[in-house]
Amino acid sequence: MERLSQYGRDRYEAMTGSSQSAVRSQQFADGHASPGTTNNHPDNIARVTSVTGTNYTIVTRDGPLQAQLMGRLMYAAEKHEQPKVGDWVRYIDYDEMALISEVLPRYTELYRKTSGKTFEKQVMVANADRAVIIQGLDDDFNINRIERYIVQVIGCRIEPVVILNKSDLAEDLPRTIQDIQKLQRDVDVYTCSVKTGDGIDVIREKVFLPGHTSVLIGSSGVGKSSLLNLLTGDERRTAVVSESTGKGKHTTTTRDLFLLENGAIVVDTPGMREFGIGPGDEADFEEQFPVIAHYAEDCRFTDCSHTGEEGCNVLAALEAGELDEVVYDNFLKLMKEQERFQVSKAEQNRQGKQFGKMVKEAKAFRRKYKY
Ligand SMILES: Nc1nc2c(ncn2[C@@H]2O[C@H](COP(=O)(O)OP(=O)(O)OP(=O)(O)O)[C@@H](O)[C@H]2O)c(=O)[nH]1
Ligand SMILES: [Mg+2]
Ligand SMILES: [Zn+2]
Repeated sequence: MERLSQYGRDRYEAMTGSSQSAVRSQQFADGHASPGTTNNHPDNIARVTSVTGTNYTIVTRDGPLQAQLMGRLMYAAEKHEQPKVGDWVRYIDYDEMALISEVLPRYTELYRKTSGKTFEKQVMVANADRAVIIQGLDDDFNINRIERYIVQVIGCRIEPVVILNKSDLAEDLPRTIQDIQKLQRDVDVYTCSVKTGDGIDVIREKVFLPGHTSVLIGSSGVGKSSLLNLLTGDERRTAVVSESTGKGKHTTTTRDLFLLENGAIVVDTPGMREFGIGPGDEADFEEQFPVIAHYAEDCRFTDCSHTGEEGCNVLAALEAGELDEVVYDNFLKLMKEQERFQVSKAEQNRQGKQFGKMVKEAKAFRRKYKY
């Protein structure tokens, strides 16, 4: 039990309201287990720490185990319903291995829209409390990208925190900070250099809280793994830039969950440039665009798009110089992206229905011929 608590079990229960006794009684009620069955004991709950193809590593109360999915999870579930790093799962002992029988309800999902015409929710990490958006203060720095990440993370109901790494390479740090302040977002921003160790102590204390799960996100090469290495004191994941190609040799390719000494849980992820803006179906407009929402309250029309309508208070604020142009421009860009997304989601719903019909027919057919 001790070990699982370290992996955030207490927090999970607090967030989902599923105490152990609740899990147990529900399980009996569902008829999944009867008292005395050790095989599907209610205590057989674990956290997924890594996923490689169809192989899972889970941490159980007796330590880590290799696991695979039970058939019904493998074949019946949608991809995003299958276990992801950070998921709490129920498992069954099977030789030296484990079979995952159920994914427990998630309290957050960090997801993105997959590329392509149709929308597919791609869950990257489950049950994260925080998303630590990392950007380099070198050429990588891009204020618009930071805001895209922030909006998407808020849309997932996860708290964003920004870390600007490589302060040793920063050309004009005060100016960068000023630019970020222009976004007028209530998000903590920290600067550091993994290379010199500058700012790391504050980050260690303020960003990675015991029992909380943080996921590191940001483009490739910003120093996500380097930061994690420094925090864990483990050198194995350090990227070494090859002199001939200039590319990192240890570019992260999987998402993995690590435990820090203070009991904070951190998920490292492969770098991604694209983090398509999602539908914002979890968070409302006000949460995603607080500054715009503030001015929009006084627009004449309630469905004002703030792009040219009569009596638009957002545009009035822009003209009066109250609303920063950066904030407004980013808002327009992000809205456009969400719109594109909505269209593809509608398209997918249509296809989903067709697919559902097909499944129904197939099932009826199977019933009829009993196979
Ligand atoms: N100058 C400088 N270089 C850094 C700093 N932090 C990391 N680096 C270097 O940046 C390169 C990339 O670091 P990684 O930690 O592999 O970056 P990553 O974000 O994990 O990259 P992916 O795994 O590809 O997503 C390495 O060569 C690091 O040594 C820093 O604060 N200053
Ligand atoms: Mg990495
Ligand atoms: Zn308006």
